[in-house]
Amino acid sequence: MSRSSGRSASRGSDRRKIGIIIGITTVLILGSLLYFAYGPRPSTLPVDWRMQLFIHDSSIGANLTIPAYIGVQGGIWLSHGLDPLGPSGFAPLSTRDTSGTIYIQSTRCCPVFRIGDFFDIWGQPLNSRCVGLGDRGIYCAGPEDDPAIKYVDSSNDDAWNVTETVVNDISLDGLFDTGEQVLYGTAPSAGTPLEDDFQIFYTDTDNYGYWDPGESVVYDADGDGIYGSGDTVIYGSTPIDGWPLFRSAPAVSIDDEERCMDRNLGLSHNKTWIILIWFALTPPQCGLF
Ligand SMILES: [Ca+2]
Ligand SMILES: [Ca+2]
Ligand SMILES: [Ca+2]
Ligand SMILES: [Ca+2]
Repeated sequence: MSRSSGRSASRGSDRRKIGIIIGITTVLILGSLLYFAYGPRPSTLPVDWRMQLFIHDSSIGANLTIPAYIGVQGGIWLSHGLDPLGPSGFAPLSTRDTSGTIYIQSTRCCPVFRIGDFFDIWGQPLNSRCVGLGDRGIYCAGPEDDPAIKYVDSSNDDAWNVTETVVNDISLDGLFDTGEQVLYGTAPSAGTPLEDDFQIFYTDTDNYGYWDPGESVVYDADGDGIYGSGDTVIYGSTPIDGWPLFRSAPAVSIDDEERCMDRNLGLSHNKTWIILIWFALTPPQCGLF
């Protein structure tokens, strides 16, 4: 190889090196610009926390889905009293997906936000008796008594007896109408007066708060609010022994510590809350109605 061809090869190699260095530098500069333009930035909000909220329905053994975009512009945003504290386009309490993650964000330090505030923004009731479930309606503690389920008091003793017909008075007019479903016994004639017996309950297996075809209707003879062998199944299948005929008051488990439901309980960073509904009659006993 001649000296001049050696110099030429060396110059070519230097140019490649310079080209590679310029390329890498360009990528680094562009990458940095893009990162600063679009990359994650530390929050400048004085309050910027996350927590998890689940609503556990023991009657189906599953968590209910809390909707995405609660407290987000264009989403579900019913109460606006706390808007001055939220970042632009958001309430101070919001969801961004269906994972149950609540974003707690405030432009001012450091208000206490309460579980009731989140339900207000969602537009759902929450108190020691009732929990709003979004499109699944409202869960409220109390007897599983559907006012439409009535009986014909043939014996005139103001109580249901095993010989007496039970119907679904869907028109709620206290009279049997042609077409109304007979749940037990023989169909009365149209216009027969109907009575309500507060010991007649039903198993609200779909948790919608009223009786549906397929749900058992039970006479709670011993009045203990629980199905047992002394009670009479009027319609449908026999519930399992111990099945509650009263909906228990809602409770809440905060990082595994169970408490009675109170809408004024304060929220805080990184906690897991589970609101318990339809749980069997186990502690905590938060009152039955
Ligand atoms: Ca009777
Ligand atoms: Ca009727
Ligand atoms: Ca039902
Ligand atoms: Ca009973």
